[in-house]
Amino acid sequence: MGNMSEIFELGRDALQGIENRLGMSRRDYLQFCATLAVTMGLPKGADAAVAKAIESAKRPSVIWLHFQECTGCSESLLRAEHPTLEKLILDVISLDYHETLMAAAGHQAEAARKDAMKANKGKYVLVVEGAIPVKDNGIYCKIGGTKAIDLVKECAADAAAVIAIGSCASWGGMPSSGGNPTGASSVADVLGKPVVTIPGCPPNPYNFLATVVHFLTFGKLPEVDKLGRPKFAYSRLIHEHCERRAHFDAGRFAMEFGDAGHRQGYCLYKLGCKGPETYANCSTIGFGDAGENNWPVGCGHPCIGCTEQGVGFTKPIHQLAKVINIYPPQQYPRIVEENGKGASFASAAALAALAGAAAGGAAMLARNLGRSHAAEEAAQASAKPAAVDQTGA
Ligand code: FSX
Ligand code: SF4
Ligand code: F3S
Repeated sequence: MGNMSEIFELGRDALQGIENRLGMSRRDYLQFCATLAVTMGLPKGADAAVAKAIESAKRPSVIWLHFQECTGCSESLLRAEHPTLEKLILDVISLDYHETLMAAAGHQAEAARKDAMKANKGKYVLVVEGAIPVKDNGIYCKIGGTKAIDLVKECAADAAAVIAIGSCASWGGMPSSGGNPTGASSVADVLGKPVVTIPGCPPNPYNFLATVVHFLTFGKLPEVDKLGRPKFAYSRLIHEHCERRAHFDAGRFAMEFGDAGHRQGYCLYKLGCKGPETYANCSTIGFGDAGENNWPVGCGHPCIGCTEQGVGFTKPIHQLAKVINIYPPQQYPRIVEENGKGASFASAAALAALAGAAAGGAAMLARNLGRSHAAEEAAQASAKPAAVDQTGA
């Protein structure tokens, strides 16, 4: 943890207040603030600022719209089996309108949205989940009799910030695949201006929470890339932080689901893993607080590139990924790590982040890959999994 003395400037009363308010121990609270600060890539000591902001800031009013989507974004955020995060989110923000969570319905719900927008004019945060259909004058999605395309514009007009959560709202996502029959479009395209995007299907809840807490702590949204994605979460390829990366570099691949390589946790590149062309932090922060390895590749499934426009829901699932950066890292995360023990994903990723490009590394890697593929394929052909080349030589 960064700066304990600053955090304890919060005082015992404030910490006691937090304990009562959030129903979590002060130790868990401070740990949570440190996690958020690390997720945001903030410098040492920033956890103190985060802790103070959450403790003292007025919860920002959030209007949350749903359009073409599956509600997986909300579901991943609330994770009903982990009430702590749910409680935290609902305590950090004032969720004044959310169609699937609010008790109100029909005219009452509409009135709640309008009241919140009026009372917090220019100050509320608009979160949009789902794509917006624009084909045929936007007729394919209506809420309370209003077309999605009109509702999003109405709600964005007086918002202090607009956040597109999930790939659907960020770039069209799944509804825009397969010929895009409804003209499913992103929030930015419909509003005609950039917005913060948190892509992923679903996105990682910590990336959303960290974005909101950044807004609370510093009064502004975090730095974003040209696609509106917070840099703290989307500036690295999944492949750069993957715990199977050492296998990739050594040329050890699962060739089919359930084979010897797959069972030994080899790289999933040959099964179509899109980690080499997908920007996200799934491999470093995991999902669901259910322990380490809890992300698609960690569970044995290739990344489908769900955050990435042009990859997720677009490229065939077993098509080989374009390897954007093939330089091998100088240091590797451990290959085999029992759950809950040893280095965390985050620390392994921090090591991987130190990686630089070794001169000639790409050529050596290509050479090794070619060699090991040949050996591996020969082993597969003779149906002797034990003969798979594990040396990469
Ligand atoms: Fe679903 Fe959200 Fe995917 Fe889309 O997530 S998990 S279809 S990104 O808008 O609800
Ligand atoms: Fe990990 Fe996929 Fe890269 Fe292999 S190809 S190292 S499984 S991200
Ligand atoms: Fe999506 Fe790939 Fe992460 S499928 S959740 S971007 S590992």
